[in-house]
Amino acid sequence: MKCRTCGGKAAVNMRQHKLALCKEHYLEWIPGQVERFIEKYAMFTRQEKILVAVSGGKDSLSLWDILQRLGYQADGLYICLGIDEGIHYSSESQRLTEAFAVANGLKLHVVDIQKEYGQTVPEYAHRTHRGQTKPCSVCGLIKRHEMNRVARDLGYDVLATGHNLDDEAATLFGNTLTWSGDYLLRQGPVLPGTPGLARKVKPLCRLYEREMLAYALLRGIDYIYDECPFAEDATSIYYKELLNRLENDRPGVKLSFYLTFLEARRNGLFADREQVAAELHPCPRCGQPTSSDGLCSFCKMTDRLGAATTVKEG
Ligand code: Q46
Ligand code: ZN
Ligand code: ZN
Repeated sequence: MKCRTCGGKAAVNMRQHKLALCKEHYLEWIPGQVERFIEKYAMFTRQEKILVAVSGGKDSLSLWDILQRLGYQADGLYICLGIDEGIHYSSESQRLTEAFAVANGLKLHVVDIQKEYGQTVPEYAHRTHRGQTKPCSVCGLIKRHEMNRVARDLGYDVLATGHNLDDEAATLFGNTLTWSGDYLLRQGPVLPGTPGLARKVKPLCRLYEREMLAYALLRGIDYIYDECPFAEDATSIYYKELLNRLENDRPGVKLSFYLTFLEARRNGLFADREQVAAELHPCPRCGQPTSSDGLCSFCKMTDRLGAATTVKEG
């Protein structure tokens, strides 16, 4: 297989795009694609301050790498969840993230959940009903809250995450199976900001997981190979496998599933729900927008835990 650009030996063959490229041209092609998506979806400009949520994994570190190569003002945010599970997952991913920041001269903010709130994410999960089986729902809630908080407190315009096409297609598949209108309405490359809440963007949302893997490997990015130990049997992994089987038979189907959804929404598929989504108000305690009456879910959770502590200690 030959590189379409120079005719040299191809390093990556993308059946879904009928395109093969050598290492050098692949490492140019990916940032070029990302730049195209940033502009197409009006994600951000070079004048805006971007906060990249980095986990130490291949996608978020590659995103950070690409944004700095493209000349955007992108700082990193690492949230230490306190997940160990015998593989030192959090400490190892933090080490790799910090090493990447130092090697590239980038600014990294670190939030340690245990230091900030007195307990790790698994401990939080253990003490709430949400975490009876797995800590993921508690973890997601805490991560979202902390990303929003840091972006707001430090004056970032945009919060960028490393979700790739496989992540987005799996989420879309799950939300479609249950026709979760509110989630479908909010899924997309850009979630506009509201007062006190930074815009959220996913610059890698049209790039396949294996394209990002190839980028990280060819670029020589040192990322954490292990998945979070709690991710192993997640439903989303099952959906990803199903979608990969489809993709294997029909290259490009994953991308078209996602893109036709975006197009349908642009054409008004969820138009009558836009009003519902607009009805958010600031949480009286932390100020982040919420659709629930009174406190947001994060503050409700910390309240419940506070009450549980008092009962236990009393
Ligand atoms: S980090 Fe947290 Fe994920 Fe681990 S505990 Fe679940 S949600 S799987 S992206
Ligand atoms: Zn080439
Ligand atoms: Zn709140």
